[in-house]
Amino acid sequence: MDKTIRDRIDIQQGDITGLAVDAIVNAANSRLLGGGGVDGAIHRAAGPELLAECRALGGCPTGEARMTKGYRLPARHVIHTVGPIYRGRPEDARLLANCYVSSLSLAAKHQLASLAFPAISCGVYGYPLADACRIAIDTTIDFLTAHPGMAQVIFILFSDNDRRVYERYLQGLPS
Ligand code: AR6
Repeated sequence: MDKTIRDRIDIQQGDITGLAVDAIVNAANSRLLGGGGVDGAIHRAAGPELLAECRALGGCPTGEARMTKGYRLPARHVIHTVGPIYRGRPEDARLLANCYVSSLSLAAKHQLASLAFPAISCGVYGYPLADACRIAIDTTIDFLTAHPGMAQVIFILFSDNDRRVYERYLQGLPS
């Protein structure tokens, strides 16, 4: 992998609601009306104005993404994407990759330079982390290669163990 691409990817452990980036990505559900996990944390931190804007969006199909303001979050925007519920079918991988492409494309369309992802589908939706990590990183590298304007993509993992899975995968990619 090109070193300049590697330098634009950052892997962290922590809470995505604390990141002051152009946009954080929310692992939402297709109704876009909040929920548990990272979705609940983002809505709590952003305040009720976020839910009001989400209501007006009228939902989002799996694999697509929608953007709102960040309200009380340090991030300027929230990109809501809907991951697949893992069932072990080939289309799960395609839908998960679509989440990353849709979110990155929306950020690029709005000329956002920094974007942070949680591990979409890896909580309640049951996607195995190691498989999801490969999809997240491979898809992002392809996108960054084609889009020099996107300066930084952060993968922020809630647990230290999950962070190590991402770091090992990125470090193991051929240079
Ligand atoms: N910051 C970063 N990562 C987090 C945070 C946080 N504050 N909180 C949880 N995670 P999940 P899903 C991690 O379940 O699997 C919701 O109810 C968590 O450890 O939030 O896509 C929605 O409304 C896990 O690795 O999302 C949907 O109904 C990852 O975020 C459904 O859950 C994703 O876990 C979506 O399920």
